[in-house]
Amino acid sequence: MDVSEKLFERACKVLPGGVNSPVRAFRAVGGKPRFLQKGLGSHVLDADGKEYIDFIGSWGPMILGHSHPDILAAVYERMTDGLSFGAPTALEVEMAERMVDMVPHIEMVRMVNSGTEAVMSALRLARGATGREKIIKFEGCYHGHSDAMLVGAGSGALTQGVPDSSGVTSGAARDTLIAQYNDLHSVETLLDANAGQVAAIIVEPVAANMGVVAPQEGFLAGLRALCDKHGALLIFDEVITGFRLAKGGAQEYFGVRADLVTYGKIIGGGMPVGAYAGSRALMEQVAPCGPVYQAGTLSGNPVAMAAGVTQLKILCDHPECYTVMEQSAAFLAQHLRESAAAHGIALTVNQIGSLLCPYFTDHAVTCFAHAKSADTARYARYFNSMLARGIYLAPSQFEAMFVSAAHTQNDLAFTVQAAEETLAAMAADA
Ligand code: HOZ
Repeated sequence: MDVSEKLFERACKVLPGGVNSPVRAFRAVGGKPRFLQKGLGSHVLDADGKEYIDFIGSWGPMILGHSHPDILAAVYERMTDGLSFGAPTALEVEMAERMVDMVPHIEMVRMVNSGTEAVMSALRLARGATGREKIIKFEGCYHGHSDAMLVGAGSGALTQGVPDSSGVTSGAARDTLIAQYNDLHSVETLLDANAGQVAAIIVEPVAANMGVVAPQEGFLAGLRALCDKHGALLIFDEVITGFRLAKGGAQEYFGVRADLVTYGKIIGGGMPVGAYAGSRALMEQVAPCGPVYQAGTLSGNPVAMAAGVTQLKILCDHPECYTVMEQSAAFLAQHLRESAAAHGIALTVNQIGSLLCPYFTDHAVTCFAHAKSADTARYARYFNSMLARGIYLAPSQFEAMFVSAAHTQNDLAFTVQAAEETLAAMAADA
């Protein structure tokens, strides 16, 4: 038994499934999870000293790679002055100013501690501001684990086969209406059937918790128009796309305005942070300015803010990294397609910006039904072979592959070679 296996055995006695977040348990791909010890740039080292090229990047936030020296220095410097006060500090002002500066259409920000919390709070704000109760979300989109969002959920919930979680009351689920991603007609039908009752439509601008599915031309703009027509708010869940697709996130990338935007881990540079943001008029409805209550002792935590501000500053100072990441992801996608074709393997690779996802299927993947119909057993085979070759991918078909600014040409070449060997082996199996 290696160290990871021993740790997992111990973990299973004291943590449900041996993990603190389901997808990490590797149940969808088989085998035992690797326990990670260290990260540097694009690489991680497990507890047995085996090195991997990391394409999870803590599910997005390590966009500059692990252990970025400037981020570590900012954290060390800040932590020696105290870890938490539950009182305002200068860094949270700097953080909000920077976010407002980088992202179009947002004027005010409220910091929270996770994407789940950000979404839960933004939905409350949308309901408070509109005086309406219903929310439209999309099947297969994931917005964290608050009760109202664990209906038709993607990500780990989909991976574990519980998109409608047990423990959610019918009351909490009743006001969540489910539409189909990339299908405006399904949204319009719900809005018409619930006229005057829908507070908000919440969407991942790029659906990145059913693998990676980009919005089709006109989809996001269509949602904007439907919201305007029906008096509902449009919420972009940018936990994954924020500061990743572009400095101004999906609003900048697609040129579509959202009323509220939610953020998660990426704005903490690896520390536990989330936020929601919008216009002054909307955000001033949040306590203490307005009647929508939301609070938190660790919100705006100075150490987390130090990491986040530094990461955002680097992204701002180096806008060229967005082009580089996009080129790296496109390079990987193209080589995967070519290798698969050469070996007669049906593979569709979706890629947008620095996000990508291989689906073992012969059809295009533009919606949840397509994503769900991909061959997950083949993905598991692919995952394990890549892992054995030193490539650390998402242990689920329904998560994204994250390219960072730290991935080098050597990393990409090594990954392409591992994929070529893997696909050749899979072809030989068949
Ligand atoms: N389902 C999460 C990403 N979409 C993974 C969370 C984690 O295991 O850290």
